[in-house]
Amino acid sequence: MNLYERIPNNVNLSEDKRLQRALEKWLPNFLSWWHDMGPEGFQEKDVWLRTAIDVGSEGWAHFDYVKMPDYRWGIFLEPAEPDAKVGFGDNYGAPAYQEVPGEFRNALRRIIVTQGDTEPASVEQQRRLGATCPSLYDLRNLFQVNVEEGRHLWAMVYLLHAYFGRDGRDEADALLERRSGNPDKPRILEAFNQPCDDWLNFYAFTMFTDRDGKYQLSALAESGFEPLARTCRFMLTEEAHHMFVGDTGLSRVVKRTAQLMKENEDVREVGGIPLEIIQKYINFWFSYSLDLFGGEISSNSADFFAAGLKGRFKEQEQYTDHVATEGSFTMQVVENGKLVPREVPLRNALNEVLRGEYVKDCEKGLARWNKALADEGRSERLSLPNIRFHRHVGEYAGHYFDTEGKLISPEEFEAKKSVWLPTIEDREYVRSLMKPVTEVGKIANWIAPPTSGIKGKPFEFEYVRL
Ligand code: BYC
Repeated sequence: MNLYERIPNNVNLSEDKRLQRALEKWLPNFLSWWHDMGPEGFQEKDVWLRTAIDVGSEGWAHFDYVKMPDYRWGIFLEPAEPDAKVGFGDNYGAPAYQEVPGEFRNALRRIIVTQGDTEPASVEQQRRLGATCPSLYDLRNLFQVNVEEGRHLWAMVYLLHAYFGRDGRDEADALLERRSGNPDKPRILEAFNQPCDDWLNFYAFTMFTDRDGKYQLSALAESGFEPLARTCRFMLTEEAHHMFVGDTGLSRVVKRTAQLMKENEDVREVGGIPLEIIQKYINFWFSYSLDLFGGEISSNSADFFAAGLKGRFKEQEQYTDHVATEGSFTMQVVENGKLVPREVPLRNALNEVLRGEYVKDCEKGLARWNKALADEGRSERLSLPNIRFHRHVGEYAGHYFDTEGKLISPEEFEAKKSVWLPTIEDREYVRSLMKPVTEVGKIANWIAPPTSGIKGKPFEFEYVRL
């Protein structure tokens, strides 16, 4: 561990002067991007943050007050495995790639750039949320997520600089040039161009969109390109907290709504967020996050797998056939205005296989929120919409489905849209509740406090010194 270098790292950066210089040149551009596009208004405040200082599962992080621009963004890879092998695909069993194989160079760069692009995008999406935080605890969690997304950008930029020469450096620069939601230079994937401008959006985003991150990173943690696999394994350690923030955040909103419903069935009257609005936010972010897995039938996914670049979720643990040339996968597709089953060679269906794992994981979140409702004595339940609902990528894009997955006409969809997806009025109502609460130990009326604080600290702790 070289923690005290300008760029903390465990990749012996000081021994590769060219790479070190290139990254040190990128550093001020990153800081300038952080200054312009990072959390607005709190840059000079002390925030009680964890900083990665090691890659071991024990004691990998240090907690202390830090001003965000002084955060030690570093490059950390999990230790190399001796004799690592390509774990799947056409080169199954061959020595893992320590350098980029020429024939896979474009595919690999594209995967790394796409992954890298999401990280600064999410910081941009969330940059104004600090001004309306429901508590200091939540404010700190927002900033923790933001600085770590910044570190995840560093992780991908390191790979681009270290392994892709000049085009890698150009791609690293471009990662700081695209902007979430900017029509002229948008972020690559659509979910990262959607506004995330209130805290209900933030929790739904960290629940559903960060969870896509978990599955994509897990698939890349299996990669035969070892530097990528080792990088992603460590990123997953940090990612867990981001999903925790979303999952528990939504759970706390649901709980508070249920409590307020005891006072008044119309929770708007008592400043709560109605369950219907929560359901619409779930529908919105779940469907956009499903798009992030790519098309149901994808030759890209087959190529990535064949090349040994991107595996399945828990490829080594869950599967015995790592070549996957034999099997097939049956999915529903639209043909002549009807949903019909189609059998697809397994390798071409791997986006859908990964998406299926993701959906199972999301369902667990729903079960937790529904338990929160049951615990408060309510009979209402929240649910995930069908995977075909409101899709913009893949087989179901361009068709219309209800939340149960039934094929409907564009007119039927239009007529029900305001029941299924947040309307401008819903968003305005949610925004009207977003008044900052920054007194130690206090919390906004529309959300319940967490059951415990961070790293043994109580909820009543000065997580951000204002
Ligand atoms: N939006 O074969 P297809 C995270 C494009 S999140 C716009 O169907 P493929 C995080 C695609 O590029 C995880 N375009 O899909 C979370 C292709 O374009 P071309 C991010 C899309 O390539 C929260 C065409 O459609 N990591 O970490 O198999 C906060 C057909 O593509 C979209 C990764 O994504 C979309 N949603 O799979 C912070 C991992 N989807 O070639 C961070 C790396 C597809 O026709 N990326 N397209 O021009 C990948 O593995 C793949 O690129 C994808 C797409 C899974 C995204």
